[in-house]
Amino acid sequence: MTLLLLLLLLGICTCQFNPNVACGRTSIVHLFEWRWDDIAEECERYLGPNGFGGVQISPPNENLIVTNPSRPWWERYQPISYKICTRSGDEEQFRDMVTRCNNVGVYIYVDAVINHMCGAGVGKGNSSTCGSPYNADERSFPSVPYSLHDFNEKKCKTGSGNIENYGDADQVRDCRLVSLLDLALENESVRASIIDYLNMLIDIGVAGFRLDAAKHMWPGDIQAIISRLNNLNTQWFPNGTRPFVFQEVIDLGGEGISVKEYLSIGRVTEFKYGAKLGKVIRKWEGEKMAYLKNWGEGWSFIPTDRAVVFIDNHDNQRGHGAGGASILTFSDARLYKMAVGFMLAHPYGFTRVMSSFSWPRNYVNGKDINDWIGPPSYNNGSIKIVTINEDTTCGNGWVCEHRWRQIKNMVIFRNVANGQALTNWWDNGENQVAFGRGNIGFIVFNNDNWTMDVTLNTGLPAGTYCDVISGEKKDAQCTGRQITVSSNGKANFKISNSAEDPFVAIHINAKL
Ligand code: ZXY
Ligand code: CA
Repeated sequence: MTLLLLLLLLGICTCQFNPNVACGRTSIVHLFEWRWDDIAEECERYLGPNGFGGVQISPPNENLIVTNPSRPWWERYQPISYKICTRSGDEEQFRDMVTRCNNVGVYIYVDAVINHMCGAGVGKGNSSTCGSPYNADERSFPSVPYSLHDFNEKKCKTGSGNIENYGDADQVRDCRLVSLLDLALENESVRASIIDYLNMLIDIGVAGFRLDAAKHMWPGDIQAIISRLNNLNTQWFPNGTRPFVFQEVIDLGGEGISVKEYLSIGRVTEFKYGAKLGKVIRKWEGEKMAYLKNWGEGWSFIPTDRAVVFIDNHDNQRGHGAGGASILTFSDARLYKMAVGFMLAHPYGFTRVMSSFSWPRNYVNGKDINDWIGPPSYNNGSIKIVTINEDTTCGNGWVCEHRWRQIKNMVIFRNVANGQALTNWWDNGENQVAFGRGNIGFIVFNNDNWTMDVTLNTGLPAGTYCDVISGEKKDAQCTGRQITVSSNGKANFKISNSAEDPFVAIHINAKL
């Protein structure tokens, strides 16, 4: 009977809502624009040992080479074919990455760009990352193959053929997103080409997909496609495991399309999460951390078991896109670490950590005119290797937020606290807050302009704990601050508002 119940529970968990991360791992990291060779190394030398569950990779399929501007990051969102052949590497390198990452329990999540191909106005040629020919004028992509009847030409009712009004659900789905040639996803031959592409990736060993521009695809078409995907490769995953699917639906309200339409298909990105938390941590519009007491569904977010959450992504970290100026990024490092720390400590949602390359921000009339700049690269266009410095940070223009001690240690905190409810919430009515995760972990923030000095009920067993923000436990010692929990579970927290990082986190695996 109990065995039956267990099997049933396992059965429920092997659906498309399950992130498929290995046991005890709870977050993924987006290694934006990284080369497959570098990701393979990172899985083995850092992500596996530090408890990361997976990597969201940049689109692996062949894309248009954009020369004006010169090789922007967004060229990878203009597909030319489904050959695995990009600036990140070729198919052999891709297979090697998937194998090596899977073998250390770090799974690969592919950014799937299936709503469209390249822009309508790019003409014809073979200026693509694998040299495949295209003729945008004739809507011809022979390497897939796609031709005229595979695109939404007649269905779109706008004068320009582009999306003109985001309040009109029909045009958001059937017209071109910024002139990108829009695929007719109800067409069986289009579905078959996409399914072949995704199944090839599944058979290689990937664990799931981020569906780019899901808002621009009909939920019924997405459902039809993912229902025909293979189960995951049994070399690494249990028999019958469904691919994890999370859909990029940017819904901050006020448009003709709601995230709710996608919740039954798979998980969905909750863009309100980073937009709102950015405002709270920046203390904009009268927001305070005390209001985070009912963070999650209490803030009218989607259900926790449907949400993928993040502080920033590759698009909105550039000051545009969903959330605009409130989004925190590595550029506001002190506040950013607090926001990521809060996210990873809080039980809501499945968490994704951003890992960026840097670029010279240049604001003109409030807009960063360098928002297009692509990854660190050489003059011939090839992407620079991610070098690792003596102090474990990255070089060559790679920011590697996921390697920042505070963020890496909070990824571990989340793993340790997995399955524990939020407990012992405390706040001062302003911007000093604290909460626990069962009797496993406790975190305290001081985002006020004065020193915090309070004694709080942590719920933790008595003992001496290493703060994993100012340091960590190493060789049975703390490299940073120590926190003493007394036999009644209480501990004193003194956090200066001018501390390098005005927050403290402890958990049972960091107990001396
Ligand atoms: N791009 C520049 C120039 C071309 C690319 C731009 O100014 N675009 C217009 C505003 C951003 O709109 C885009 C959205 O999603 C995309 C876009 C895109 C998805 C793609 C390829 C794209 O341009 O070019 O696969 C978008 C859609 C929404 C929404 C907000 C933004 O509410 O429904 C960009 C590229 C942005 O800025 C981009 C690219 C890939 C993404 C993404 C944004 O996954 O989220
Ligand atoms: Ca579409």
